[in-house]
Amino acid sequence: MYKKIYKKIKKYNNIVIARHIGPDPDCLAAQIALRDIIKNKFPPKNVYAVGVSAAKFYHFGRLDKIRTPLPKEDSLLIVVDTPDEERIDGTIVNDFAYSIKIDHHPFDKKFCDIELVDEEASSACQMIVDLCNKTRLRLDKETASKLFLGIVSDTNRFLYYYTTPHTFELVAQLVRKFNLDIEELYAKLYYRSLNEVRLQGYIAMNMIVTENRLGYIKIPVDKISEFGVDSSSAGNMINEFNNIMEIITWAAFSQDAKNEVIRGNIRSRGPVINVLASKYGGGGHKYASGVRLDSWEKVDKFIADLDELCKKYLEEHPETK
Ligand SMILES: [Mn+2]
Repeated sequence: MYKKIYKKIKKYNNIVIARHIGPDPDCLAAQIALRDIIKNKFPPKNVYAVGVSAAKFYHFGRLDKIRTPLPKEDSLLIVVDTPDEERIDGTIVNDFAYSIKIDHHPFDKKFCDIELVDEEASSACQMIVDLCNKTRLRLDKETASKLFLGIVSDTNRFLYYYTTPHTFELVAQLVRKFNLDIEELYAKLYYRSLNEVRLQGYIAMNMIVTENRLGYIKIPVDKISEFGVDSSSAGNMINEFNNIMEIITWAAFSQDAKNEVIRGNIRSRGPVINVLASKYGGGGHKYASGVRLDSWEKVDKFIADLDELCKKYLEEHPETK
C-alpha cells in the first residue's frame, strides 16, 4: 500500500494535504511535514497544507491558501489523522480525482480511494515516518523534528498504551539520524504562559467529581477570557489530569465564543468513551475523545451519559484502582 501511495504522489501535480478540524500537534505536524517532504522530493509540484491555522502551534509552519481552484483531474487529496469525512478541515473529497487517507484513529467509514489505517500506530506522525521508510520519500532535519514532536504530543510523552516498541524504534531513528536536540524541541511543545498554569489550577480547584468517579469541569467563555487563553488550549489542559486516583474519566467543557460551540475534551483510563462521543457527533480514540456541543443543556446530558458509563464500568470492573 505504501508503494501505491507513493505512485499516486508521483502522478499528480497538485496535492492537497488536509487534516481534522480543531488542529492538534500530531495532525498539524503530519500535514506540514508531509507537504515539505513531498515538496523536497518533487519541487515542481504544487503541494498545499490546508485548514484553519492555530496560533498556539505556529512553530510547525505556515498553512496554505489555495487562491485559484485546482484542476480536479490533476489533483490528489491526502487526508491525515481524520477518521470521518465530516471533520476534514478546509476542503472536500469530491474536488479531487483521487484521495488517500492516512490515519491511526479507530476505523469509522471509508471515504478515500486508498485508506492506510493503522489503529496500532501511536500517531499520524508515526505513520508518515513509516511512509518515508518504505518509499523514496525522504526526511530532513526540519521534517524529522516536526514528526518527532507530533509523536511526542499524541503519546503524551510516551505515556499512552499505543506507544509500542515500533514507536521507540522510529523515535530512536529520528533522534540518531538527525541529531535532534530534544530539549530544544520539547520547549516548543511545552512552554506555556503563567495564565495557562493558573487556569490549570482553577480546573483542579473546581473540578466536580461524581460518585462514579467522573471528574468534569465547565468553563464558560468569560472564565476563559479572564485567564487570557483560548478555548482550545483550555480544553487541551485536560491532558494534565492523568493518573488521578479519585477519577477514572475526566472531561473539560470549554465555550468557544467565536464558533458558538462548547468543546468537550474527554479522557479515560477505564471506560471506552469514543462510542458515546460519536453518538453526540464527536469521536476520537477509545480513551481520548472530543465532542462539540451547541448548548449547556446538551453538555449536561452528555455528562449524565458519561457518568452512567463510569457507573457501568465500575460495576463490571470492581477491581478498578
Ligand atoms: Mn493523532
